[in-house]
Amino acid sequence: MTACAFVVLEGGEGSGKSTQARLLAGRLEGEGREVVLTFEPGATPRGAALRAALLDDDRPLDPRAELLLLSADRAQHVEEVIRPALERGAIVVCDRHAPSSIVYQGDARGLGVDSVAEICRYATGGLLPDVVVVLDVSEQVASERRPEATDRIERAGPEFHARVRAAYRSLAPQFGWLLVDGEGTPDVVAERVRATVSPVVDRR
Ligand code: Z5A
Repeated sequence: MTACAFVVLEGGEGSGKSTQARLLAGRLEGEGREVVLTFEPGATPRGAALRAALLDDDRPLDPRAELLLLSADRAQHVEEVIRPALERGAIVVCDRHAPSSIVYQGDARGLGVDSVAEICRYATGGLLPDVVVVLDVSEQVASERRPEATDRIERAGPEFHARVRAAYRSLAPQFGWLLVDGEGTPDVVAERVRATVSPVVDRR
């Protein structure tokens, strides 16, 4: 019997994390594992309403209010989807989780990394990912992959995206996130991601 595992894919917009989350989930399913592919924000019915309030509403939103809405989504997601899946032995592959708040709200929005990490711990009830993979791509590659900005956060300018990338890179050692080169074809990147999560998903 292989153990359950909580795998999080992270990165700036255009890093390819959603593509890699899908490829990883499909590959693990092909290997005979039960996989729950999920995402933040917005994967539960309540979370979908929170996502709309966060991303599709152009009225000003205070950064602390933004963090608390994301945290409410995360708390519901953990209790409704992630924890039950782990308890029945599944692998959870999650497209964004607490590291996104630490980077976007803690660093890029300036709320403070330690304060945001503490609020994340509260929101998740202390549940931590077994592995966080951060897809790292140059700003040039990310901007070529990014579709036209459609939501409130995506419309932030190039300085914001550069700050997000720098924050993932500089905070990775402190939080134990694993940086993976996200450049190359989706299949090439998928091989790197599969190898990076192997110690966690292949343990017995
Ligand atoms: N946010 C936050 O601030 N705080 C939080 O706590 C959380 C989120 C959880 C929405 O997130 C926003 O919420 C996000 C952060 C904030 N805003 N920003 N910026 P989201 O995850 O829903 O949306 P997103 O960040 O904009 O991700 P995305 O659109 O899903 O992009 P992606 O995951 O990086 O990339 P992708 O969808 O896999 O690929 C994008 C395109 O590139 C697509 O056409 C692919 O076919 C192509 N692609 C992917 N990989 C490759 C490779 N290897 N080669 C060539 N082309 C590729």
